[in-house]
Amino acid sequence: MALDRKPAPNDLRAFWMPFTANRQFKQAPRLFVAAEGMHYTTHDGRQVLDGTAGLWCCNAGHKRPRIVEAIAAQAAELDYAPAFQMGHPKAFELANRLIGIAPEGMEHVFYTNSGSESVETALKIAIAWHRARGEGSRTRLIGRERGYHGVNFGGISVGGIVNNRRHFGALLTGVDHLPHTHLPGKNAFTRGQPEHGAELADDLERLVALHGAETIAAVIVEPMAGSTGVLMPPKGYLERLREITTKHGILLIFDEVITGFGRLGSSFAATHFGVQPDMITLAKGLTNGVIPMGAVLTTAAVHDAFMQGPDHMIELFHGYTYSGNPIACAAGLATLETYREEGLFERAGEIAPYWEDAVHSLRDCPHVIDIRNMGLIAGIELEPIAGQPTKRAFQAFLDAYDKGLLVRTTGDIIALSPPLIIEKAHIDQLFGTLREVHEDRRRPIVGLDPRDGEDRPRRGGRQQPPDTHRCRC
Ligand code: PXG
Repeated sequence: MALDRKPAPNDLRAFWMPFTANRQFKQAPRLFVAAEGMHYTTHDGRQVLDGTAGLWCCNAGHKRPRIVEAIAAQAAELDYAPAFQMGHPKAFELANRLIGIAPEGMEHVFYTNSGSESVETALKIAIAWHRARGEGSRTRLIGRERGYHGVNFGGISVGGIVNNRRHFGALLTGVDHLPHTHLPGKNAFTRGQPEHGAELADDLERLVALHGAETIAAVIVEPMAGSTGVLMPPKGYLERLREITTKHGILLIFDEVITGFGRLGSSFAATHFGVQPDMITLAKGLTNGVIPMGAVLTTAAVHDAFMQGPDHMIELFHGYTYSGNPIACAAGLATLETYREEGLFERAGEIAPYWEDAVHSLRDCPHVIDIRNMGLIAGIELEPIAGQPTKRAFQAFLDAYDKGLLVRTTGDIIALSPPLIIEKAHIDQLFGTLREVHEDRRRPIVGLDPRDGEDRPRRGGRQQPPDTHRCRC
């Protein structure tokens, strides 16, 4: 693909990039070389508005001085402390701070280094918990179609993203799935929680009848499913799941890797929806994305069941070299302080109505078949190009990038999750740019690709002038 961009500064061959179209990328690389506040700087010197908080993680925006300083100071003081049978003060301090803002009932923190590790940890704790209480037959794990719980074997087994599973063999045995909650026929263009679909939680009763409650350890769901394209829980759905799991002695795990730390306009989704799980998985916003770190929060009931037997015995045979790494803890503490000092969770809730109106203003754009939103998150679902799924959204991603905006796409859905420091002017810019992207794609173009009737070769970068701000639809 011939593009009038500067060549990449490095040889790009060695790095096998994750979840990336490597060959496409290396023909037309997109590199960030700096970031501050709401913006990235590209290698060719452009400012790009961050519509995704990096990968849903930089909730306080970029290059926050308190976090930068905390990391530098910690590295100079205590760079690493052994994670097993030794401790350091900041790991305890951060755990206490986390519990201080955590949803009701959460009393203990187990550290990991990512969302994927948090999920594996929570699933293992669930199985071991039942065993510790004399219910060792409870080993089955229930996830949900379209769920994303990271990329390790437990996570992809309970997960329901087809491409993340089907290339990797038999996965874990003893796993089953609830149906997903995407009902576009009934819920399209809903603002906030959809009306229809609470009854989908009742499918858990079917799985209990099929397998026997005495075989089921845990149900894991994202309270708001992010990676699959931003699916809100139908009204009453999470409450039903809680009721049924409690009734059958099954643990309920909320995967809040995305929803944690203000994304929905409250500190956590469990708080937002008023539903109390037994465990919560976290990562991303815990350190503002700056240093890898994850955590599992548990209730006292989950934790205390392990605290038996002789004092000198290890209670849970699980942990990572970098669990509670001092520099990650320092970053976590500085991040939580930044959120608190600036009231960012509340801020997200306050600006959410403006965000909601802005995203729904795209409803009249061509090919937009659904829009979903809550807090500072949104999904814009596009009609796929016949025979070429994902291509329309990927083109929109490339076009937006050329116009100075970073968005995420999954399938044919554009996902937006900006830093919580976003201002109204940024929101205007973000949706103005997306409108241009959709408008550009609608115009008849010379040299059409006959397969889809509307795509065209990409143009080079920033010199593309936006010529109108309104769709003609
Ligand atoms: N659970 C949930 C709910 C997630 O969203 C993970 C676990 C795994 O976290 P790690 O830290 O292992 O990546 C995630 C991660 C996207 C996107 O754009 C989403 C994630 C990661 C990268 C991209 O959809 N979610």
